[in-house]
Amino acid sequence: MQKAWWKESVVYQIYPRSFADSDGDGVGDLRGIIGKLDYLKTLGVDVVWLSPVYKSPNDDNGYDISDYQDIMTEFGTMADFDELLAGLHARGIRLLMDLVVNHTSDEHAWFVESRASQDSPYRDFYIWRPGKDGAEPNNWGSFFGGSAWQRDDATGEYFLHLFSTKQPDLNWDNPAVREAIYSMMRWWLDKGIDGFRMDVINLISKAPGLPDAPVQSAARYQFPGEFVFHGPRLLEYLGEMKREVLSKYDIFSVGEAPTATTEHGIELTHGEHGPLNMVFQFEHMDLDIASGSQIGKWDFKRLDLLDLKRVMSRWQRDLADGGWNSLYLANHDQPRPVSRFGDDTTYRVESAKLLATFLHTLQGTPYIYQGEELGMTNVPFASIDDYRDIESLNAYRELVNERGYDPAAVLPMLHAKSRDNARTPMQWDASASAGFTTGTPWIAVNPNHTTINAAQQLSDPGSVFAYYQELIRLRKANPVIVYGAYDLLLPDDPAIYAYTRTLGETQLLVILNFTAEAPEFALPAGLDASNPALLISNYPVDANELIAQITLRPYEARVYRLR
Ligand code: ISL
Repeated sequence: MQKAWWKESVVYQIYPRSFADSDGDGVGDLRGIIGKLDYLKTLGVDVVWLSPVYKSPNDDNGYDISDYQDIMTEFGTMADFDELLAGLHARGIRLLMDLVVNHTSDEHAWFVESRASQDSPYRDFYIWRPGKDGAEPNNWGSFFGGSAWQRDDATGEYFLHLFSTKQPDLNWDNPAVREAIYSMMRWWLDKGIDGFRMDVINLISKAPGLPDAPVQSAARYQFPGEFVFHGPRLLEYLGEMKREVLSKYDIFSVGEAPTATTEHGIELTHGEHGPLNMVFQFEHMDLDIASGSQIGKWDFKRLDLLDLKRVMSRWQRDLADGGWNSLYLANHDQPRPVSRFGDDTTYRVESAKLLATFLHTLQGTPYIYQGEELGMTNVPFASIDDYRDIESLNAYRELVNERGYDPAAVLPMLHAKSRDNARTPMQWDASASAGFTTGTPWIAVNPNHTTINAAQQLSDPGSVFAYYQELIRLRKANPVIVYGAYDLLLPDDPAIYAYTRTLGETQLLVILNFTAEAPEFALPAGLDASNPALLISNYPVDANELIAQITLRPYEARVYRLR
């Protein structure tokens, strides 16, 4: 297998608004991050992915960009950015920037020009259509609720916005749009950044003719998935981007790709002909949606481990030959994994470590989302007034006001699935605002910061933080963790997820109990466990214990080297 530094790296995602506030305005900022660089070095990560820091009116917390070559006022200045980049590089940490180019803000100069008149030179930078019979051009729904079209008074035409009304979609079929984006990318790369995380990059080519979506629910607007994801010219555009920009630098790229199958994953990441280095797939993130849900992700159920094994094993297998996986359980859009897939009460520490072991021992590049390394949990907000996220606020309004749901039924949905679970301030210490700010935080801190915080964990060798440090260290010391082949064991066991990783003569055995019960692990035939060496575990383990048969403890995780 082809070696690469980005395959051997561990990435840490920073959501700047919620990471560290240096000036007391309650919003995290670049100087706040600069103050925490030694923390990142202590953790041991190789790359930082910075969620958007560009100029933005913050309708979607920076994913609505009004100037790609300027810094958001609340976050600081370009001089602060340059200092951050230099401070990371001085510590041997690379910087991955968020590239949000499916859409801009409606306050971007291109859109301001575009909406002014039908013959503006920027008109075709966006997707404009006349209405149909006095209504929207088609039945597409936005991912954030309502129609994906907004009528604009200046010309009476509609523009497409797959996300909020303040996030108009760019028209990638226009070569001038693509050239403007490539030139902006070169500008950042020439500054010395080390790559891009590309926001919903598989949405950039829409189906010609923009046909109506099939009617799948009673809702007024329908999910346009098949006409917007993986469109006919996606590979052409990304191939061009690779040729024009990416291939000219020693960098890496990860594309966010909701709805991607492993076939898409291979064509996008294959080492020889794929335009990107890896993608974020979502299949494992969709496993806790109740089947037949009419309200998407809000209708949740507990994850079935057999589904997780099936999905992850397929990605491991299908991308092993020339593709590459990114590995994640958390990001700024997802609830906290320890609450979602583990147990955030009785076994919080154990289950956070179990999930970490899983994340770091598959084939691929692991991504840690800020606070995950502390085992931060979902937030128990008691009222809709505590939420800030546009997706959650829109969903609440739609479900309660338009579809007649009882608010008492909707709040538990938000508690389980709201993106704000990931966006409460980073828990640095036990003080009033968790050490995040001296002012009033833009979103409330999780009350459990008094016990779950970095200050406590940095001095505790048994902490979740210390365990992440050890996993990162193990990856550096054992190439089998990066490059070894993955083989699933016990495919039908509903409680234990076990697999081997094999590279040449070296073989690891990973044993993970995903439950609060005490299932029996029996070593499958064909494995030689005569001389096992324990690499890491989340409970004390007797070094002389035979591993032919083990009664596992709740959420127990062990990694052995068999040979
Ligand atoms: O968050 C989601 C589900 O709750 C996803 O559907 C999410 O909207 C999708 O993954 C796209 O996410 C990205 O683009 C959005 C932005 O709001 C997200 O924060 C970003 O990660 C629009 O730019």
